[in-house]
Amino acid sequence: MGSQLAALNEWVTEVAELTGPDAIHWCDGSDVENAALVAQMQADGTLIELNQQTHPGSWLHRSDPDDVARVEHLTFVCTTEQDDAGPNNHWMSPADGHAKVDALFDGCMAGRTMYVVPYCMGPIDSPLSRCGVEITDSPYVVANMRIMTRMGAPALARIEQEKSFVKGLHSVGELDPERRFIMHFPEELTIKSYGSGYGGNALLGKKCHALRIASHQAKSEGWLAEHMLILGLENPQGETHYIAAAFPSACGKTNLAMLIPPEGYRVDGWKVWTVGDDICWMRPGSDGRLYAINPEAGFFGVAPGTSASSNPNALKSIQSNTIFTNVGVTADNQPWWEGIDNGMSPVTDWRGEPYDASKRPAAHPNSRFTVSAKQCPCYSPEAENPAGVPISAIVFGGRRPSLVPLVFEARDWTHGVLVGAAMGSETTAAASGAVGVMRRDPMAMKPFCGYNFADYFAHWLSLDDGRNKLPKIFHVNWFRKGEDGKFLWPGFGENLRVLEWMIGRVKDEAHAIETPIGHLPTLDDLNLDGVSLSDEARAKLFDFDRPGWKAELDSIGDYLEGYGPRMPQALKDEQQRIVKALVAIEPS
Ligand code: OXD
Ligand code: MN
Repeated sequence: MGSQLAALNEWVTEVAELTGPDAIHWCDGSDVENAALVAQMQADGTLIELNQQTHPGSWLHRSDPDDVARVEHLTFVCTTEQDDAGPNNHWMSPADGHAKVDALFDGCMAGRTMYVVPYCMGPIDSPLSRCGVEITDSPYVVANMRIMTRMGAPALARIEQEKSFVKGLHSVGELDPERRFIMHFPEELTIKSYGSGYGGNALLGKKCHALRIASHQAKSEGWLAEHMLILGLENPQGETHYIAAAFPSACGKTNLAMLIPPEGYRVDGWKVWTVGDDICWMRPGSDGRLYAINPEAGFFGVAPGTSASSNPNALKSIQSNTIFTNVGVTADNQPWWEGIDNGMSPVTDWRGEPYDASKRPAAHPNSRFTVSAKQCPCYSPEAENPAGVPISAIVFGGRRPSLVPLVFEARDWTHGVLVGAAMGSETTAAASGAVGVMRRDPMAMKPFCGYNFADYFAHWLSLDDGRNKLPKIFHVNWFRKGEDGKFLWPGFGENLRVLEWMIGRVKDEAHAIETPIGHLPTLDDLNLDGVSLSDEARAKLFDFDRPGWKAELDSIGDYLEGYGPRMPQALKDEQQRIVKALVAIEPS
């Protein structure tokens, strides 16, 4: 027996002693196992059968109404030194963290089955992939992990060969928000999550492992674990460039990753291939370029707003073999959500009550679909390549109703890291709490970085070692609003125009105007043929508002200072360089 199997068996025994389950089931990931779990969940009401003619193999899960999103205020990073977790994380000492949560786990699986779920994040045969084991008492979690990760026997076989694996312990507990914690122990490669069945809190391979624990591991091993989609942009010459893009939760990563080019572009032969829609692990290859894999095997996407016009590829992907969570249903039992725009209407809302628009939306704003990436019509064949895909451009973006133009390019890597560090966005329904509040969300990692942001930015800067051939960095803002409060940019497929300009820049073919905030596209080089834009849109999407940016840079300076002496001087110098450039062009 390999040493990791011995360690795994020992841990399973320990957990069983603590939690006291009635039975232990080791998951092999097979169809037979899944069918039995689904039948059991159908019998006890955890899963509700949807219309099997229109949506074969698809199910609805209604969660506890108090358990519908990530809970950032209950999410902790437990490092020996508080400063290692940083001001960006809630912190507890490892001893306190274990004690707090172990008290909850004590005896919590009595009367339940404990599932042992071995999984691999990334293609089974990729050196970039990493394994973990989630122990859970939720069959719904098992069914979702089977879609979202490479789960079961092949992962167990890989764990046998590995030096380490991430240990994740999960129980839905009583689903009591007062008895809920999502604890991370990066130094021990351990996660303990209690009291929630919601994806981001309970599918431990996703945010807990692939971002919080992996970001910590990545720092010590010289790679990056990021909250980014990965797409391949194929031009009419058949050349594909890969782009990784970080946007906060529920800001359109899935839509961009599955983009359908506008008509004219399609006719010319442009295509977008999806490698991933949420998480990207990348590492410098022997040629110095960054190579990326999507550690996930499925999509846990936001349902509302997904339609045949906004994201036809997602809609096709979820026509079968999909678990829907917290959506509404139609009279003939089809899943329904706000913005599906399919001519149908809901009769039952996400809480299982008769739909009443004055009471609540049919689908929860953070309702989700879980589906295998293999069902996506534009899933990239390269997504399974163990070597990963070479990244040509990194994109940062958030919801910025004012100030921030449609797109700009960072002048170099250090500037790009500052642009990522300064990212701001309005909050969304993906996390509990107020929606639409502006906050800094560096690199879309605010809820997910498993260590001090100051050290994280230093790690990003360290990749620029003079040998690596790093991607260009851009910032986009699809969410700029006009005086009437409406979006100025049409978004969705039209975003391809911006991606085309970026690749033009990468290939040194497209032009830009240098400004203190970065390089803005020349309107000759960004193809706007066929897009109707108001004069206000043309002015604001490509503008550079000097006083507004001076205030923004001052606020960025204050933000960096908030991290104290650990903040890399190079980033503070970069902020100062831009402030000086802004002041230099101040009209006297
Ligand atoms: C997600 C999130 O579920 O970011 O991807 O919340
Ligand atoms: Mn996400």
